[in-house]
Amino acid sequence: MTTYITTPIYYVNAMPHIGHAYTTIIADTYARFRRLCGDDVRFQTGTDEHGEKIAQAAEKEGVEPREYADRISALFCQTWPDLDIAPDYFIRTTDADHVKVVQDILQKVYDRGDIYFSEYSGHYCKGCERFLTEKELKEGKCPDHLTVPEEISEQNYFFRMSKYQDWLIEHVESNPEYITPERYRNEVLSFLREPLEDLCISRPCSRLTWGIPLPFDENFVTYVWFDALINYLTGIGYPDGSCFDYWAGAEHVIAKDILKPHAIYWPTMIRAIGLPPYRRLHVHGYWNVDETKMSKSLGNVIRPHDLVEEYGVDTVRYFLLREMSFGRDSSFSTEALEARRDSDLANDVGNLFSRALTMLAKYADSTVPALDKDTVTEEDRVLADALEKMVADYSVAMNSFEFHKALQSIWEVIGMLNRFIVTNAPWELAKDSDQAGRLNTVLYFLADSLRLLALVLRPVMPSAAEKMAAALGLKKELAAAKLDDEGCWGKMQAGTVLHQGEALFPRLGKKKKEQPNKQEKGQGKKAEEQAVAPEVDMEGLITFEQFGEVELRVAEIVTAEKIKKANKLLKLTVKAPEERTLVAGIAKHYSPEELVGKKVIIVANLKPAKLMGITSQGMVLAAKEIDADGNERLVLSTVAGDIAPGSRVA
Ligand code: ME8
Repeated sequence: MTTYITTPIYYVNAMPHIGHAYTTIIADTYARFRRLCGDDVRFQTGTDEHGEKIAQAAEKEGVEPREYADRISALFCQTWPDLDIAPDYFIRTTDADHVKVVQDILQKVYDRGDIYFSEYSGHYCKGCERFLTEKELKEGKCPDHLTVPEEISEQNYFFRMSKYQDWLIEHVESNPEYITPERYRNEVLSFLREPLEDLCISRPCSRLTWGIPLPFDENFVTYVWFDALINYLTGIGYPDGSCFDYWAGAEHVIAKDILKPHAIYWPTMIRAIGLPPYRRLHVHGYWNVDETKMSKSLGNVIRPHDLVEEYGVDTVRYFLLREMSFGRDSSFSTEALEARRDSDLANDVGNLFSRALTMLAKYADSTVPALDKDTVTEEDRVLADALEKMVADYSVAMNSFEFHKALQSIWEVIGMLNRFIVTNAPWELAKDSDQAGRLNTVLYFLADSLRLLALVLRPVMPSAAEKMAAALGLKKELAAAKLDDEGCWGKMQAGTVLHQGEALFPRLGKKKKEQPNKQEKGQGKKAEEQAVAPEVDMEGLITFEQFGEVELRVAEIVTAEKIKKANKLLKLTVKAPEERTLVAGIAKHYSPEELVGKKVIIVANLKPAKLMGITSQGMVLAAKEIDADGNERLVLSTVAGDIAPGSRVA
């Protein structure tokens, strides 16, 4: 099958934010998913550069619109690779081929009699770049931009949209999947119950020159939507380019703000051009920030680049796809993002991979063992069925843009796998040579499950999935795998050599946010989950992520003094880099005088504790030696070179 997936082309009067990132991640994920299903896929995004808003933004900066558009368009183009977004084509409405296609189409529709010249008065919203009907206004204002539209009365060209109203109603009604989710389809059908007005498609050059000139009247340029929507055709070489066959598989992703242009203007334009309708329109809701509308004036705009730098690309993609129910609004907060990173990624899937690979290394020499058929249990069969059901549910959900549901079904299985490790306890099996066959079966089940997880997570988190594939020794195989062939149980080859690899979800970050301590974290979880994903591995091993939770820092001792009635303790004041008080049990090994000026290593994120009435805000690290007579000697851990107090030790 062929799939052509597009995002809106973004206006160049704003820099990329998480709203743009979300739509484009959705389109990228869907493109990767359809490729995983074996489709021939083309994915397009780009920028919308003509119109009054852009001309004004350029003027404000004192540059020509073209120069301004070049700069912001490049910013969009450069943002996508940071997010592992890989479009096949990036279109700009100022591209010469686009200008030609728009003019050819205008001429064609004009020649057919579907464009006419007339006088019009109406309420023009510059933010929407369209006329709003009386009914759309709320207390005289545009409901999206909260501004009073301009009353414009002028002569313009009009597209005979009303002519296609009956056809459109019939098409939307008889194709329930044409516009989804259903709430937006209903919104469109309700709008279509009123008579459709014709669409104003021009601006006189006396008002606006930053646009595409009408081929049949040089005194006018096209109005923004007629220009913008046609990008979906130009990008695949309309009318007869070698890529134009992709049109048969066209699917557009947008947010609810531009439903009307995509669900009403665009289908009628396509009909007038004489092309078959696009396949599907997917409409999502809006991201707010901490329950508030995102806006430049409120200063709460979230930039994708900052998020990636702080949390890594996989966490950002996962969070956006998992957190929003497609079609509904959602609120962004760093707390929610960090909670998902810690629980879903580091704890659930990160831990599963590192524990399973550690056990495969320890008990099978990092080589996938052959499954011992005689030792397969009913529980194993239930797990295999659950894995295959997960692939099926995932496919249905991904195909209908219910990304959060697809991820839920994967995480249910991750939970099962963590329980599978606990109940089968490979470290116990390894102690009994009679259980060698069963141990191999358990390890094989784990290896094959990890393979399936790496496969289904590929569209969502391409970088993490690639690390998973490399750890499983299947980098090439998984890159070429198709869901139909590989999305079933038992495809892992015995003898495959595994590599422990790097941590899947390392903690990144410019500034370290306060982490909840282990107990607090556990409190929010169900008891069942705690048993499934213990913080510390059964064999006493911890993951890199867990190690990262301990904040070690260099501290310079500023003062040191004895504490009355406590002959083992000293009270220290240290700089790390802020000043804090520590109580250390080193009085028998160091005199206060010799400590001042020393640079030691402390645990900086330990909960404060009271000792002899003094609150200690951390712990000094020291090595302890006990000789044959039981005498204890402590040596403080220091740093070998000169380094600033407060430096992180890792
Ligand atoms: O409308 N939450 O461009 P635009 C989710 N050029 N998505 C959001 C969002 C938010 N808070 N804010 C923006 C235009 N978006 C026209 C489109 S297409 C032929 C022409 C996303 O820069 C979402 O995809 O205003 C929305 O539809 C789009 O950005 C609007 O981008």
